[in-house]
This record gives sequence, C-alpha cells and structure tokens, in this order.
Amino acid sequence: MSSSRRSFLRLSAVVLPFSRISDLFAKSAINKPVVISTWDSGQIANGAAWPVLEKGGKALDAVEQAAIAIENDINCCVGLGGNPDRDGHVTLDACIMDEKANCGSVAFLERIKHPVSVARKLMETTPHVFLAGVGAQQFALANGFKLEPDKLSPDAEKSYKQWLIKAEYKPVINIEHQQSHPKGHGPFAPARLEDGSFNHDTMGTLALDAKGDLSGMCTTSGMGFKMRGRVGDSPIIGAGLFVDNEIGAATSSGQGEEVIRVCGTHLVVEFMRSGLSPEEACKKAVERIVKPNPERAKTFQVGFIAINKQGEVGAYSVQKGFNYTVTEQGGKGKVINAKSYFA
Ligand code: SD4
Repeated sequence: MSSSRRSFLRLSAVVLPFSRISDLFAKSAINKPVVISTWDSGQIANGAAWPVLEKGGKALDAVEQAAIAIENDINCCVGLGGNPDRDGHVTLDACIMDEKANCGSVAFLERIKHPVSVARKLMETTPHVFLAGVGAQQFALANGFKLEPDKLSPDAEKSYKQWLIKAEYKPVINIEHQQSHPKGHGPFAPARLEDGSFNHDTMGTLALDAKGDLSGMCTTSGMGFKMRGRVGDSPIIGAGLFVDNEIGAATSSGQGEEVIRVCGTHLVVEFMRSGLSPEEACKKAVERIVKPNPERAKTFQVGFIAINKQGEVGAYSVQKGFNYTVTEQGGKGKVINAKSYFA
C-alpha cells in the first residue's frame, strides 16, 4: 500500500464518520451507460438510444437516434407533427453537442423532418455552429434531406383551427395543463390534451456511454402559435443544451425566453463543476430564474435535467408537473417526477 493511501485511510478513520467515507467512494462509482430524457415521452427517445449504448456505441449516436425516434412520432409534440406558429407553419429548432465540445444548431427550419440530424451534419462538415431559416433548409437539401409537404398533421391542424377562433397571443407554457396532466404525454397517455394543446413541445436527451463520454441533443417545434420567426432556448448552446465532458451535461424544457436569460444549461453544468449533484445544480439554476421576479415566475414553467460524469442524474422545475425518463442497466425506462420550486 502506498504511504499516501495509508495516511489517507488513517486520517479517514480518525476524522471522517463511516457514512462520509462511503460517500467519498460512492462519488467515484460510475453508472454507465445511462440515458435520460425530458418528460415521460423520454421512453420513446431512450428506447431508441439504449440499443446504441448497450452495444457499446457512442453517446452522440445514441442521442441522435433518440431525436430521430421522437421526431418521427407524428403523435408527439416535437418535429413536423408539432403545433405551428401563429401563421400556420411548423418551424423547428434543434441542436446537438458531443464530448469534444463540437456542436451544431438549426433554428426556424421548415419542412425538414430531422433537424437534429441536420445540426449534426452542420457540426461535422462545416466550420459553423448555427444555421437559421432558409439557409438551414438550403443546407439540409444540399445534404440529402428531403423537403416534406407544407402541411400540418391532422391533430395540429385541429388545434390550430381551435386557436384561430380567438387567436389570442399568449406565448406562455400552459401550467394548468402540465399540472393536471402530468402524464399527458408519451405512449401511455394521449400526447395532445382534450382541447388540442400539448403539455410540452420539446425533447432533450443526455447520454453517458460505456466509454464514459457524454453527448446531448434538444429538439422542438417551439411554443405553439408563437410569433413567426420566434426562436426559443432549444437550439441555443448553453441555453437549451450544454455538454462538458469533464463535468456533465444538461438540457431544458419550458419557457425558452426564461432559460436564455440565464444561459440555463451552461449554468447547471457550472454548478455541477462547483461540486453540486445534478439535482442540486438544476435547483440552483431554477432559483436563479425565479429570483429577479418571483411573481412573474408563477406564470411560467421551466424544467432542467442533468447528468454528471459519474452517471448520476437529477432534475428540477419551476412548477410541479415536470418529469423525466432514466434508462440504465436493464434497459427499462423509469419515469421520475421532478421536484419543483412552487409546490
Ligand atoms: C421553446 N423551450 O421554444 C421551448 C418550448 C418547450 O415544452 O420546451 N416546450 O421555448
């Protein structure tokens, strides 16, 4: 035994109670591979990511598969099946980030089915990080992505027509719906609520692969009936998604403007860097959002999920009703309700 290890053990025996010593060892235990996604529809996302991770594949490939699965699901909230903007067009925002701080983002992208894959293409084949609008679409077409019809899904068309009756511009995540339908999404419950609206429009996935590398993605159709051209947090590196392979990763869902204001996911990762657990880090970031105006914070929802380098996971939200899905050894996704600032 080395002398430093011997003196560490001697010191521990004198100074640290047993529970503290086991904590120290637990911190270095690594739980991998593991994948977590926002919401209970994370079961679809994680279900596509897990086979990649289980075979020893890369976290980056796993999170892209998660995005493809959820963007393909026409009954879901994100991708071309999502709600349109107030002019009746579905516009997509997405990003992806890997273990080497490579990242790619697209925003205000129309008629392309897999925005995360376009973001990955941008990341891997150009010196750029972010493309928007017509340029992003042009890039997608030049790289073999197909132009989809300019058409709403039947459900989105129904909810848009309903919205048009009053055409009230209320760009706020509907908290009452999230709270009264905590399971209002995913394969075990209707994705769209009775009045046609969704309880969320964004999916984020974070994975730690068998090699110990982290990657993440975030994909959204943005807030339903938003102003044309409005872009939220989801495609913004440091807001909707951030990965630091030394520390951990985080992604968000909810009122994008509030996440952008504090560079939300970058903040979560920095809190983990200072030693906080993923849940504590998410909580601190939520508190940072609420602090400047607690009254206003009662009117919106933001939820963060995070994973650290040890494969520990956690989440926290402004309002109750936010949940996330964790898939680890055994491959069965477990849905967990996040704690929240407001009870
Ligand atoms: C946005 N963050 O566009 C997205 C919306 C969202 O659940 O997450 N909805 O601001």
